[in-house]
Amino acid sequence: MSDTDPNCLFCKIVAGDIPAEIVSETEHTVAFRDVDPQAPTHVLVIPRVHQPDIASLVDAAPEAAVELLKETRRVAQADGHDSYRLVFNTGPDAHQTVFHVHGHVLAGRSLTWPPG
Ligand code: DGP
Repeated sequence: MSDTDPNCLFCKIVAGDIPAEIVSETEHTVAFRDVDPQAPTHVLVIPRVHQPDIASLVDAAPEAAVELLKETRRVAQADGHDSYRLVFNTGPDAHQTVFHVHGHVLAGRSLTWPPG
């Protein structure tokens, strides 16, 4: 698989071709605010490399997967939150709509369980 997909929305955000409110960037990751926030803090942390889901990222680029996980806590704490939820919707039945792996970091309100 190529490192980028010209048809992928999140690859275009990584490339700067589509604007986003970016909150952090590292060698392997970009984090930006979700366009449709479900909590006061709702940040998506993605790898620069194009992989459809977290399992394929772990196989293809484990260093990017580790950095992505580290970034999730950093972006939550940067918004003042030690409590947060990290969600990887994986597959259409789990409500994945963008097939470039992304961790949702949700914080800033009381979150219920189980999720819908
Ligand atoms: P998921 O359903 O897990 O695949 O989440 C995809 C998320 O991506 C969803 O919460 C909305 C967000 N999203 C979709 N398009 C854009 C966009 O163009 N910009 C930003 N910032 N977020 C987007």
